[in-house]
Amino acid sequence: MKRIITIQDISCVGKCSLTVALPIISAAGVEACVLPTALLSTHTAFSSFSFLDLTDSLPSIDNVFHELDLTFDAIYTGYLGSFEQIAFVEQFLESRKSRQPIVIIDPVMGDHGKLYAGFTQEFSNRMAQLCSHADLLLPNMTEAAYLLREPYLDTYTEDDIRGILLRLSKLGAKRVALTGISLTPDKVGCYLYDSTDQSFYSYFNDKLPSVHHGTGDVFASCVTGAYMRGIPLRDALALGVDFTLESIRATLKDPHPIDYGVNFEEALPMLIERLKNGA
Ligand code: PXL
Repeated sequence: MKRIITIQDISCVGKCSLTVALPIISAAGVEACVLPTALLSTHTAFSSFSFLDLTDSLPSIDNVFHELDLTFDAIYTGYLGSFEQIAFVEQFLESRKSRQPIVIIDPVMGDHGKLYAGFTQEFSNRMAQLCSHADLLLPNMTEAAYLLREPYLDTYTEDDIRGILLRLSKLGAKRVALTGISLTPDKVGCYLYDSTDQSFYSYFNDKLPSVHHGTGDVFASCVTGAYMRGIPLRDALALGVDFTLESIRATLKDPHPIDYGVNFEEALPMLIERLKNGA
């Protein structure tokens, strides 16, 4: 069984980061180890949240991993809350370079043209440096704009998307998939640029007229799980789009829907079924 480690916060309530990554990656049949960077009561879009920074604990955990020669087939990073955490992740990657783990970076920083609470352009500039290590980079349009220090595009053409992807790949990431891309009013999906063979790929499915928090984490976790399960990257991305849509559909069907995340739990059987059939 493949073993991955995911480095991001744990928000006790919020259906994001580790509480999403663990069940989805496990459902994909991949061992999900964790390195929690911070402990929050709730994610930062709630009107109130507590934040315990765990940065100081990370090196001693990492030392034990080295001591026990615990290795990871992939390293998947999500929300990182400080410059120090980015520096730690860089060192974590650097010390494992010879083992060539697959590095998947979701540069979680914002959505809908705005940065999440606590982030700045300066932080995005630092995140852009981390992105140079990615085998697969998974930004949304907001994160892409901040990584590139460009204006956020609310509307765009396919040429705009290809241009953004090419500029993002110049940060050093081997493959970049932009998420939440909509080129027609009724479809949404992702758009990939693979610099190893200079190819593009896109996949879209239905766009529902609602906005939900946490869908980026659901998508990235599904892609990570499927890809590490051995599904070709393009099929893993398409599955990520379909799984996210199924999660939103389940949320909309819920008579008592939550407003801080999606009902990805109800889409897990579909994920397992698709993986059984090779996606
Ligand atoms: O869903 C991304 C995310 C992850 N972790 C924390 C967040 C957010 C988005 O707001 O606040 C703590």
